[in-house]
Amino acid sequence: MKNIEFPQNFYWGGATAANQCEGAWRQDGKGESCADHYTTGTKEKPRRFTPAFDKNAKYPSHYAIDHYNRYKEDIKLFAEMGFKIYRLSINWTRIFPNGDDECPNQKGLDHYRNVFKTCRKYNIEPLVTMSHYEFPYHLTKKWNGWEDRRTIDCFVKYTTTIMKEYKDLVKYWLTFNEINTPLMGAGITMSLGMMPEQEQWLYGNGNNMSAQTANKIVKGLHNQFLASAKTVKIGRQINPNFKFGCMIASNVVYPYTCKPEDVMEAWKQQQRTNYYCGDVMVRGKYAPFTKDYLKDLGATLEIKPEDSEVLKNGTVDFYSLSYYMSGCATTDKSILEKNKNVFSTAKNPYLKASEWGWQIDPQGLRYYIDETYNRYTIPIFIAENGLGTTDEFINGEIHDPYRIDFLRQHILAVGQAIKDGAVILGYTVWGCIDIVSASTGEMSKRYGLIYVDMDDLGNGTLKRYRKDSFYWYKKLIETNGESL
Ligand code: BGP
Repeated sequence: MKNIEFPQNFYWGGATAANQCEGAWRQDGKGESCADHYTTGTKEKPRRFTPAFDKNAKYPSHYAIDHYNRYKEDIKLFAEMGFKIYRLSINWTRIFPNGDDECPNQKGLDHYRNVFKTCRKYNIEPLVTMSHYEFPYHLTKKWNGWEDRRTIDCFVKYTTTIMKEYKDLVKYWLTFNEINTPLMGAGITMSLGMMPEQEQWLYGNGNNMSAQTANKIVKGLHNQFLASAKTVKIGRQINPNFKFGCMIASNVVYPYTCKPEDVMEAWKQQQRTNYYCGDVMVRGKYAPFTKDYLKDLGATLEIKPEDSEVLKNGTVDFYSLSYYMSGCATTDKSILEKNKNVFSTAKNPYLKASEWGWQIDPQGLRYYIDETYNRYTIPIFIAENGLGTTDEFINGEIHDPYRIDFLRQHILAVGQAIKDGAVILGYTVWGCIDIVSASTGEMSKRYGLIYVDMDDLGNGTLKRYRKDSFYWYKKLIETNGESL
């Protein structure tokens, strides 16, 4: 397409996360994860975290789309689309049900071996996220998750086990999904495994957290950085061909106006929410702005002398990212209140939003890739991008031109970034098959190219159907982007 060329070996594919698609939460010895304690919510009504299960509530991770038992059928459909890569996560609690068990669960190990073998059968490269929004609940209760340094050893034991086990089947690894979301006030339980302070503590405000919360977050993140770096170092000994990536949720923040205060605010937010994590994982050390950032947060961070060595010796090979939307920063509180957007940003008057209020901005993806690639000059991987929206299912058919349009525009932006000089390894459509939404727990927020017959309450045949976007993406892969 129009002067845009994708590299010959570009990895086209799709992405999922275990807790959002596998279901089978009690099967084959799986333990409880934090994700298993989140109820279904809606756009208006946040998901609830209940330490004890509420008989009257639905917990979508318990059943999801039953990918655990249907992975063969699903991967076959991915192969039909021509996927070169499938990004999936291993559920820690299938391997070590409590997180701190002596021995791994053989049935869990066997399961993922079969999944990877199925991928290989179709020449699909697995891209494995080691921790994607699920954390052993036992360790949440015992140590408040990543707040405790002892969690590092448990994680490293888990990652060492899976890297040894699958050393000939998996080459690409991501240590933590969207590691930076807690800095935006999200994922404190899902990502950091910490006990929520309130039942509905899923999304907060990154600009407005208490010093106490901020302290826990920076401590938890530091422990995750160490765990990631240790994993990378051990992984390189297990198989020198392994490639490791960080995974950062792109927080693209524009100034709401050209007032210098707004420009500065946007710059600050973008630096802090993205590069605080990115710099440690790519460069092996904290960014120069860290001191100032911690001061603003009211947080202190204890870095032991040996930590710096660990971080330096475990930097990643590539930078993977998720991208869905952009937002605007302003120092004018009244604008923020009137024009409230997702997280702590204001709405951009030039952009339209999805049904769930996420503002659609393909240029933001190009902007973020260019900015990040020129900062780090290591390969980029687009690990998540897609449109979550309702679909109409009529007589077994799903016509989704809006999704095709979204994907076309964003993939075009990726192509433009390649033209701008960025090295990009691949692109995986988020939720290539309809799965449960992470933020709301709904099924009706659908990202898939494959429709799954299931509603928000878990009712349905679970049958899979190809959407129009399925055929569109198949053609795109066949032509290596030419048909764009
Ligand atoms: C990212 C997560 C995914 C995913 C996606 C879409 O933050 O890594 O797990 O779910 O966002 O979000 P949602 O499902 O809330 O629409």
